[in-house]
Amino acid sequence: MRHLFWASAVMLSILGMQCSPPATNQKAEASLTSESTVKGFPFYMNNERPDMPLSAALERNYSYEGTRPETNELYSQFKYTKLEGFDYNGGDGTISRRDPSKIIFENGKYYVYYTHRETPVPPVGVRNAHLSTDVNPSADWDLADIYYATSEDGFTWKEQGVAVPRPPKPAPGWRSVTTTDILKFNGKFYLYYQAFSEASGKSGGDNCPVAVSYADSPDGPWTAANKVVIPNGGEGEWDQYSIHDPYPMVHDGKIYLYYKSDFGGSDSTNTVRMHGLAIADDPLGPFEKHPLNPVMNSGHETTLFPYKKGVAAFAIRDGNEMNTIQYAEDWVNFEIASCVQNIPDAAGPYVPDAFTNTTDGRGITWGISHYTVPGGNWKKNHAVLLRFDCDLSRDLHDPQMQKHYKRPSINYLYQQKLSGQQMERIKAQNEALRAKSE
Ligand code: AAL
Repeated sequence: MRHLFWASAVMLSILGMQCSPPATNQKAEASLTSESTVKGFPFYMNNERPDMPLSAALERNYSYEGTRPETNELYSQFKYTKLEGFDYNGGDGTISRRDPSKIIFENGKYYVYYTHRETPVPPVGVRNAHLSTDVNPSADWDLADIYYATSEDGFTWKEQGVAVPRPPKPAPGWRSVTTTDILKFNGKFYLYYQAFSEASGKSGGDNCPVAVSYADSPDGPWTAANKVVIPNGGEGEWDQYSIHDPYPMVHDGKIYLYYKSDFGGSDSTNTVRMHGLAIADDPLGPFEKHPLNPVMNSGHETTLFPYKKGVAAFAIRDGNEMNTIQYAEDWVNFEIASCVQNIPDAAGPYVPDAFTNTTDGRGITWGISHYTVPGGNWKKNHAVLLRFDCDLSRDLHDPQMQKHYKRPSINYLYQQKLSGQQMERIKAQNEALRAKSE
C-alpha cells in the first residue's frame, strides 16, 4: 500500500489523466520544482521525513508505516457480512455463538472453533449469577462447550458439532469451556480455552484460568490435558482472577500465547482490561509469564498476527488506546500503528503464517468476529458470529479499505442521547448562569 499513491499516479499519467495537484495551485507547483527554496514543511508529504526540525506530533507521524491512513499498511476499514449456516432459534437467547478462534485452513477447508451455548433459557446476567442453576446460565458464555464449523468459502459454514465438551466435575472447565483459540505445532493441534469452575459472576468477576486439549487432526478427537496450563497470577497481582482470550502463535520456535485479564475490580466502573504474554517451549507448558506483563494497556479480546519481523495486535473496545492497531517488533513492546473505526469484536482472523515461525509476517484480510445482543434485547441475550474483511496485508492492495472515515448515521448519533440526570444538570447550569447575569 505504501507505494500505492505513486503507483496510481503512474497509472493515471499512462492513461493521460492528472493525479498531480490542481493547475490553479501555482505556488505549490513552483515549490515542488525548486525544493531547495522551500523553508517550511513541504506541501506534498510522502513517507520520507523532511530534513528539518519537527514538532512532536509530526515526528511521531513519521513513525507510522505510512504518513496517512491511505499509505499505512496497518490501517484498514472493516466490512462485515452475515454468515450463512448458523441457526440461532429465532434469536430468542437460547443459542449463542461467540469468541471465535483464529481461522485455519486444513484438508481443503477453513475451520473455526468457538463458544457454543444452548440452554433452555437465556442468561440471567452476570450480576444475577446467584440466580443461575445447573441448567440456567449466568453469562452468555456460561454453561458453554467448544464447537467448530468448516467452510469452503468463508461465508457459508457447516457446524460440525462439539470439539471440546465440558469435562466432568471437578476438572477445570466443568462449569463452562469458552473462548478458545487454536495452535498447530509439530503437526498436532491444540485448543486453549477458558476453564470455568463456577458460574461467571458467582464470586464477583469473570474468574477462570486457561486449560488445553490436543488432537492429531483439526476434526479431533480432542484429548483434554485436564490441567490448568496458564494459571492465574499470585494474590494481589493484575491477573490473579482471570486469564481470558488465550491466543497462541509460534515465534522464535516457541509458543507465544497472549491473553487478557480483567482487573481493578469487577464493577464496570473500575474494571481494567490489559493483555499479557506467556511463553513456552512445549504446547502443554510450562508457560512462563513475561516479566513486563501486561504488555498491552488496552483491548478487550486478543487478536494478533505476525507482521514483518514483529507482531500486530488489535486493541478492541477498552483502555486509553482502544480502537487502535498496534505493533511490536520484538513481540513485547507495543506501539500504536493506526487508529481505526468499527474494529471487530473478538476477532478471529485467518492468519496463514500464525504457526510458521515467520520473520516476514504477511498480515490478514479477513476473519470472523462476534456481535453481542444483536437484537438489543438483554432478555434474549446471545451473540452471533459474523465475517469481517479488511486490508491489513502486505500482499493485498485494496484502496476501498484504505478510506479513512466511515460516517455514522445521524440516527446512530441521536441514539447516543443524554440521560435525564444529564439534562437536569445542564438545565441547572443554564439557570445558574441566568441568575448570575440578572
Ligand atoms: C469475551 C472474552 C472472554 C470473557 C467473556 C467471554 O468477550 O473477553 O470470553 O470471559 O467475554
